[in-house]
Amino acid sequence: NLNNIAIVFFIFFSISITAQKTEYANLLQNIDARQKTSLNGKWDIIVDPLENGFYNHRLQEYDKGYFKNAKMQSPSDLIEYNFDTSLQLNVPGDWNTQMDKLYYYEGTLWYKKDFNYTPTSNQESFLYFEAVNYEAIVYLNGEKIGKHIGGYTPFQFNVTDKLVEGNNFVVVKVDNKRKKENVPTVNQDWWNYGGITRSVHLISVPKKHISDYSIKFEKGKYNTIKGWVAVANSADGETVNIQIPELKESAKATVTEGKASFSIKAKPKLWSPELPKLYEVIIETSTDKVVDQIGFRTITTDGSKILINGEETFLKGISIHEEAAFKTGRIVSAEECKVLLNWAKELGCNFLRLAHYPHSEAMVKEAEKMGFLIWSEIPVYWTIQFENEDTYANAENQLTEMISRDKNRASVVLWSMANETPESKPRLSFIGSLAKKARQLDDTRLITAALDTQGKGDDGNLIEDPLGEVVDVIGINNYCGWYYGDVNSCSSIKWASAYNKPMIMSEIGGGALYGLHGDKNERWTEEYQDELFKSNIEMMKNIDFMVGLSPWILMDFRSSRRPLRRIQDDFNRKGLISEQGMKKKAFFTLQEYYHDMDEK
Ligand code: GCB
Repeated sequence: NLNNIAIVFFIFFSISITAQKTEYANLLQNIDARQKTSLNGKWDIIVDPLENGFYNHRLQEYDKGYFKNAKMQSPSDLIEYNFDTSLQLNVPGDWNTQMDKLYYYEGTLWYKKDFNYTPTSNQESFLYFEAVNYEAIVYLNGEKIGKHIGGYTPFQFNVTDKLVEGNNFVVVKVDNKRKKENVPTVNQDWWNYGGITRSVHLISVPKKHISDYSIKFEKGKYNTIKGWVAVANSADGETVNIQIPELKESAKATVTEGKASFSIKAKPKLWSPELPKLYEVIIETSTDKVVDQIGFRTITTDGSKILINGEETFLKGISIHEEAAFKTGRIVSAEECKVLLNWAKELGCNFLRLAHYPHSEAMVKEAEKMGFLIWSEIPVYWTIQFENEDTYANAENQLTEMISRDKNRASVVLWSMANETPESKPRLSFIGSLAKKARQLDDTRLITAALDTQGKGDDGNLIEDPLGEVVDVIGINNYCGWYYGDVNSCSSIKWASAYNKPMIMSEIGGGALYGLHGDKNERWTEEYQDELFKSNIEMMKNIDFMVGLSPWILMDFRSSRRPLRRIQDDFNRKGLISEQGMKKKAFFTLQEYYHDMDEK
């Protein structure tokens, strides 16, 4: 019937129209350069497994929740919670490693913080959370201001009209219950650290402010820097100045509909792993100024090669989780990032796979200064609900926030859509749509995904996953000697690919307990892990379309899938370094492999 056809057409067109828009997440770019008040430090907390502070006894959301931060007014009052006398936790930080009884906790926990505010005229204020795992409902002075889903990306709320002079309080309901429809889903091989895991800021900007910008080489060019600056609350005609003092270059651009586009003829020194050159870039309007450090480089492919600045480059990498050395738990400072990054340098790496979720902005910026190329990933991990529209919207939102935050980082070269997802049509269209979205937001970086290839092919491992069609670079996770195959036999495995595209061996590896020694056929010994690396390295030397690798993994990390007592004790032991910073034998084997490559 014609009506139905018309409706179908209408739906189809509205979907394709919305899909055309290039919309970044609503995030202030480069918060390091803004005037801000830190809300880090001790926060009062209430552990609330039954969500008693959110629902009444009929399980209806109610208005007398803990977010009211109510106080007794008279001795006869009944209020069954009190933030002022409650326990406290550090922000940033996961709750699991701060309090013994929260080690396995997954559920709701309330955080409260008091802070002072002095209004200034013509200013706007934003509450900015660098990350909260997993769901955050935020209240200011007893009123709900918004909700965010996804544990590893930043979000902000404009609170200009909600702040009062003097004392204010912010309450956050944080819930890290795992759910099938979530991204990641219920099953993950890393610890589900809950809490306000990254920093919180109150950021003040002029009412008319630079909200966002993108500055990079025009695609395919080394002599043109192209970009745009978004100016909030600005009328058309406002001028934006962009300066790169060291290059003695600048441009003026004019705002129309909130955005000013510009292009600068310039030949900057290129950012590369050998010389991670960053230029100071100053962006200025009549009311606002933001300074950033930006590097310029290109990343392209040519058949099965990866080219950085036009030069064929092998990505000598390592995978890392964002977990702190020595103390374990989530990383909370740039210093803790640097511990891992220095180890990666020592290993001889020029490449990092930041698994399996966007790491902190500090990690990306520190890595950029040290010259690491970065693979950045969203937690579309294993068997998420590929047919669920809400799950898709959630994944796309996390992708958008990741790209929005890091689009000016020269270090980031690969956006990864997924890790080890099972082949199916819905999965192909889900990840295909994510890739399309990523390319709309950023057409200058490469798209990848880590594929699960276990035991494919008879006399070799054939890469023919249909997702190979979607990505620019194929990631392969392969555990010869650990999940399949004999540890000594990996060297003879032959690989083939149905795609003429670069391949990165995004994971290989096996577990070893630091200090446990024995025969090379004895699992969990350093010798076994070392043999596995040697045998896999021989295998990889024969793959001519392999252009990089990021073995699993730099350091042992916590995972609730790893209970084996006296060996794992809740740690995935595939690290080349123990969580206490001790290097295992395989560290030196990989180091030698990377070193030998440099010699050639
Ligand atoms: C994988 C996953 C990674 C796991 C690893 C393992 O393939 O991508 O998240 O931690 O294997 O140790 O099993």
